[in-house]
Amino acid sequence: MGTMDERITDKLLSDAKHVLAVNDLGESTRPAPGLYPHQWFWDSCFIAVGLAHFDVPRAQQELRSLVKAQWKNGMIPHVIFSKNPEYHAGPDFWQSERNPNACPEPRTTAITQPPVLAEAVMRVASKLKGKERKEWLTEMYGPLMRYHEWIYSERDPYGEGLVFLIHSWESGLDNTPPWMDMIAGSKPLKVKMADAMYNLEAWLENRRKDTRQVPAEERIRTKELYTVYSIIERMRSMKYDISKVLESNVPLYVDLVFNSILIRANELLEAIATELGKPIPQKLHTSMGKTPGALRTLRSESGEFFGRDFRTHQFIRESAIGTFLPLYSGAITQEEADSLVKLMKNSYTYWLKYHPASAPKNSPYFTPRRYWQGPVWVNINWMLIQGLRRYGYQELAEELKQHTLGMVAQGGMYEYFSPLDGRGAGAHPFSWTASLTIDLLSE
Ligand code: 9WN
Repeated sequence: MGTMDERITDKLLSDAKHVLAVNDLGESTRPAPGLYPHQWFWDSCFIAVGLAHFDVPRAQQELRSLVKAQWKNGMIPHVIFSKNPEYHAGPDFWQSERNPNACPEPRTTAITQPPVLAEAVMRVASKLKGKERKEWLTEMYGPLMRYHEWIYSERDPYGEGLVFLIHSWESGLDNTPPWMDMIAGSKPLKVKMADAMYNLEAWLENRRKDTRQVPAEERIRTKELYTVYSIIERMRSMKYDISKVLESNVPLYVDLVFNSILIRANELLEAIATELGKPIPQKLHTSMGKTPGALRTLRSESGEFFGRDFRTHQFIRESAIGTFLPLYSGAITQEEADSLVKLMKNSYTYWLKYHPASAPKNSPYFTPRRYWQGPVWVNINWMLIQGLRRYGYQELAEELKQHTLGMVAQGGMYEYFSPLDGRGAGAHPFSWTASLTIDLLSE
């Protein structure tokens, strides 16, 4: 796909800005009408990256409203609820206030999402100069640093350098195959027995709220959603106390996407600290220093990266798009990057007509329109474009950029796209598709 005609790019830009206006909730932006009426952590970071190109104060506001909901222990939650009650896992389901650290108002979930905040803060800063830039970085530095401290203190308790996640929603790739393997069969016995007696799955199938907004075949499977909900219920009964979760048998997964993004975020946090002349606290500095080397231990003999079970250190050998995110981290060697690029460019697996697919075509999970089990996602492509550039793949990065823009121009501002025919799927109009389109167009 070559560079696009100017008329098409102008239209794409104005459509994208329109989407952000439609989804504007005032102080934050919802990912999409209907299905996602609240504020999501990593969505807002991607949204701020786009907003920064044409409305810096609004981009700042987007990130301020995230930081306003930071928990007392430093966690920044994955969803910050607006007053809109219509969501399939709302505040009354979470009951996060059971945890003493919770932010009482606005109400939030009790888990986090990939730490893209440092990248968003820096993207906004790049539009500011002098005193304004310094004030912005100073304002964000404290919350950002506390957030990174929380990540390591709660999620890397033994100082191994890699952090674990307690829920697939924390990875942002809700039903990605390795996570689904990780949680399969993790329902407690009581639930399994009740399921056998009453067929809870069929009951949930009829009560699902998300599939009223988006076709069921484009969302997570009911059986998987059921397990995902039951893990939240179990953690809720532990008041989301991480020491109890650690002792329980709730699945704990060392996620590739999260750890790769964390490395990039740490690098940017260091850059902010240096610019402000405020050193990173020693403990955090030591933890941060271990992550790049530790990430490389997730490389298997085949050159593919896998996440692992936190407790057993066993790889979860299920291929999925996350395997390529170490490119974005910048922590791997050139040879390691080269072999990842080779894997990615395989036209039987990831590099389909529209690419890269979020699950390889030869995976038993592969379904072209189902969420994180096949479709192409703009935020992933955006991170991969940066990753490719870090390893000298300028041409391929440019090709992927034009390909992504072409896919959005043709398919519309959808949440994700079929890798087979590029048709849009999921929620519409979707904010990060719009904001990252703006960013790619504005480079
Ligand atoms: C649960 C909002 C979010 C994204 C996630 C995406 C999806 C939520 C859901 O939507 O997850 O967090 O209800 O399915 O998987 O990455 O942040 O856009």
